[in-house]
Amino acid sequence: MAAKTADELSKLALNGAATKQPNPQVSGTNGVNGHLSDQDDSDDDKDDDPTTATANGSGANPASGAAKKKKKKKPKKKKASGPKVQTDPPRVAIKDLFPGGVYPVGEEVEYKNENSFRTTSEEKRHLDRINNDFLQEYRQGAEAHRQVRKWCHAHIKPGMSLTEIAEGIEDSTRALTGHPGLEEGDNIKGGVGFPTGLSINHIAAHYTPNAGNKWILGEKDVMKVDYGVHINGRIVDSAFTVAFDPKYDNLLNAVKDATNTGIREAGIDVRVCDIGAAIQETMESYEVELDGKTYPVKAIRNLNGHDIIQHSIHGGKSVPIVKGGDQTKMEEGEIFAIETFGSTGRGYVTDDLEVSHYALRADAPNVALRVGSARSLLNVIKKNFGTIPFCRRYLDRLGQEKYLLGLNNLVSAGIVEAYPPLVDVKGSYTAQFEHTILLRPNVKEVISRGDDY
Ligand SMILES: [Co+2]
Repeated sequence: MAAKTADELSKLALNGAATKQPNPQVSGTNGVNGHLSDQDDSDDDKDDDPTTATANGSGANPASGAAKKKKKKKPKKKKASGPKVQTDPPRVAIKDLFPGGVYPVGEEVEYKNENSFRTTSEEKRHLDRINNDFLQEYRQGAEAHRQVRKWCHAHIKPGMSLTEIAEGIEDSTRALTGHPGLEEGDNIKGGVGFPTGLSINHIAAHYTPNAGNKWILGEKDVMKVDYGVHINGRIVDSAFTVAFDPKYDNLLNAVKDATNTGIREAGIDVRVCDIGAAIQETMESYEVELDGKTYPVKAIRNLNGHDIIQHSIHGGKSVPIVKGGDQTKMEEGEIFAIETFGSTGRGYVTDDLEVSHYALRADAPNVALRVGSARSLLNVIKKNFGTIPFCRRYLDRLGQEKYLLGLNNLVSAGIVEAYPPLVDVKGSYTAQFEHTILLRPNVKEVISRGDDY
């Protein structure tokens, strides 16, 4: 899920369409650093180090890595039940594939330069070790994201409806996290991290079908697939782009390369403006030829990566994808969604089309609501999603009806934020790649990395 630049947000606030970004102080107290105090740190044994399973390879194999080691300690139980391999479509919970509760590690990248001391620092390794519960929750969600992706790569084809694709992704996510999300509170414990973005061609972000949508994916379309998975509010935000016509290859390669540049440059004490400059330079070194005309690939200048805090997809920091950004630094323990967007159009997005994405604001004001349906809907949102983003289909699925007036009322009262689709000019093509990274004390972990992207 993308973040818009601050100036765009404040401009919108003047129009009453949206308000400022959520204040990280409000919900930030239970972020990563909240985990640094009270966890069990007795586990010093290297053999029990959960960093033995990897995301790229042994990930889909439940019998591999540390999971296997843990298993050895227990007496062998002969259980006929309990499937051990993933199905198609994926319906086996990740926790049943890794019964030891140890999940595949993402891509670990050592810090460089002034931060290279972190790799071997005992203090930093200790800080990392006591954060193990947080890490396992993140890795469980990331493994679910990868396995749902596998379904996407095998099944998303022209001729499918966007509704079919979105429901395929969401049903899989719910099954793999073990949270069907129909009982009150279940969506907050785990499941879908934000609405499945299926944004086609000039639509860059935040499009998902509402009820009755009949849009069919076409052979010449370029579709951004942006979905989230969460376990205990630890949101994995990762996206890729699908195109069936090879003429778009350079556009996709530009964006993939730009995102990897951002991931490479990100680190503790790195200024976000420097990351933005590096991303833009990579992105704009590409061009793409479409039907005889050559287009420069532009970084979409008012879309950003962002930090993530527990239960909130946008923590308050932005990671620009062009030069000239602010000098805010990334800090130890923070989590970032590094996402870049390339376009053959203007390289600038505006709001358009029907809204589908919403989220309860972490800093929602406590105001009296005169519309009764707004009051009851707010209660449903608080109990089922908290501050985790949702879309209209998720309300439909909970049996909510005729809620639009109430929902619009919550948006205009500044309690719920609407995230309208973001579009470049008609006729242009946009692409996106995104990963979530953890700035662990001793190593950077690209938690959502897979062998696909
Ligand atoms: Co995002």
